Amino acid sequence: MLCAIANKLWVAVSNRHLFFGVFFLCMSYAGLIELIQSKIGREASWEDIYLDAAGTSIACLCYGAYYRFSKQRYGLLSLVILIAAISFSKPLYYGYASYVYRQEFPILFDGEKNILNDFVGIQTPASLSIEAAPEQWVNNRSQVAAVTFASGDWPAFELTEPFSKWNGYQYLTVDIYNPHVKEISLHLRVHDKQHNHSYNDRFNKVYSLPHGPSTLKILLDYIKNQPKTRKLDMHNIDNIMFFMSNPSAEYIVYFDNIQLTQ
Ligand SMILES: [Ca+2]
Repeated sequence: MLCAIANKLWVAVSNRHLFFGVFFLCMSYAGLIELIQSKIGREASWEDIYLDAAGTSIACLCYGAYYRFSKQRYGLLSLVILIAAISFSKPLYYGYASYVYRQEFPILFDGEKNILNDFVGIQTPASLSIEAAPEQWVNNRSQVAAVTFASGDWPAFELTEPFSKWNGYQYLTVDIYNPHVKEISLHLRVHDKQHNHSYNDRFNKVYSLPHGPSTLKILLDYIKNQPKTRKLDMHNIDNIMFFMSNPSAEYIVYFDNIQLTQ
């Protein structure tokens, strides 16, 4: 009996060393991959490091639980369940948000459902707030995107993961409200998933927006035919971006009802 307990303790201590050894080795490998990614044009991500740590911990804890006494085993397995639940909560949330987003299509943004507002974002030096339309926008009493384009190189408002299959529609329409007395110039760019990041490989257009409300109604065929050497793949649209080119002052612009129409 005593021999059996001593043997289990020895295994437990040995496995603790093994646990930390394997964890250290896996995390060194994960860190190295992130470091290499940051040098070859991809972005290093703390979230990837966290997920690597969570996966490694789950594997090691499951292995450790196999060698523990029953009470310790339940503790380790509880820890496994907790780490897995935390790790999967975000992907599950975004999976559900993507499902809701698909149901809303051909609306790409209207500000009305909080779960869908993660599909819009900014590039600094812009800032974004989802809020009630301003009083002056008399025909709009709904939620809109209030985007502040601060002075700087390319402040932008973007739809980072729009529903990609645009076939079967004729127009991209966008409601915009310019509260400033002066006309503003707003750039729009649209690219697909095979975009090579060059200017001539995407849709680019500058729109002059007078004070008050405007609706952009852009023929999708016009967007499709804009790249110089090919046609945009309308089954695989990847990004829609509104931006200002080096604004000298700060401008707030309101966006709503970004959608495809017939
Ligand atoms: Ca709205």
